[in-house]
Amino acid sequence: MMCSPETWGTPGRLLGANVGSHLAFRLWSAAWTYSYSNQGIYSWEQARNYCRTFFTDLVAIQNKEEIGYLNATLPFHKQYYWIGIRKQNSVWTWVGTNKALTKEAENWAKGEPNNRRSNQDCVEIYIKRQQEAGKWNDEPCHKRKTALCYKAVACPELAAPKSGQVNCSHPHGASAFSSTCDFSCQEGFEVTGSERLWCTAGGAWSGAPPHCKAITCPMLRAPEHGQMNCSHLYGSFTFTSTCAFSCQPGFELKGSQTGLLRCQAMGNWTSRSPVCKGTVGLRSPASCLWLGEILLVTTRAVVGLLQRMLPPS
Ligand SMILES: [Ca+2]
Repeated sequence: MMCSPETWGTPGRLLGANVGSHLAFRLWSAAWTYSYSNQGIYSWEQARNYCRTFFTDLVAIQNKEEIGYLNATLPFHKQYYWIGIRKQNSVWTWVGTNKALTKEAENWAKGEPNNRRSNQDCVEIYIKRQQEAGKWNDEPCHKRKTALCYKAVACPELAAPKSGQVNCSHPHGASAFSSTCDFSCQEGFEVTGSERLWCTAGGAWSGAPPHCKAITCPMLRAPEHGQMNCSHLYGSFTFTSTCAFSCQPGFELKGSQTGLLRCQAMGNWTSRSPVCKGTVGLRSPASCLWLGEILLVTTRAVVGLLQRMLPPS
């Protein structure tokens, strides 16, 4: 992990009257930027106010690696550091998320929380203590300690895809760590890629933003003895594509009233593909003449045959 303590802005102007003039240092880890009040010690409420004013909140999310990192990196202060856990209605609660502390996440020092004198409702972390380093202890909230803050690492803001929307939720501030964004597309389009992205530790989204792709309809072909003319707005045979069908002379379109098919939002065409059928029958004058001729030839042949078969009279 990288550690680069540096001064945070111009503290005198930034921190204002109620918290005085202090230097804050920030420490980098993979997930969070940690900060602490280097020259000030506060009650738990004041410490939280300090963190929320200049950073995100009192340190709230911890695992063994983070605790080890903090214990290795932060300097020893004999009053130790306030963290973001407080007893609420007799339940130890992470104040940032308002969630109860789970058994697995507990990190109490031996014999703690002991609630000595029945007024120990706030939690400190023992940084660089000789025993129980990195462990927690319940303490009276009015005691003055160093504020241990974190700042959520922000991800770049995401734009809505073309022909679609993006809907984000930000539990720790705009596009900050653990923000999630859900993507959806307009009617006739589908999401290609991840429908949900979240802001990971270190300020990168969990994947590339998706695109909205027009829904595809089955490919069409020109009918036998006919033509097809298509226009495509979003790509070959996709939502809103239209295809006009026509037939060669002597054939007519069957199976579609207008001969015009449109690709719909659900990926189907407005009707089945039409076919071109030959116009055989007695309706056209040409075919009438043709049939008449056949009839005449046949009659002549039959008459000729009969004449030859009958004995001459
Ligand atoms: Ca205690």
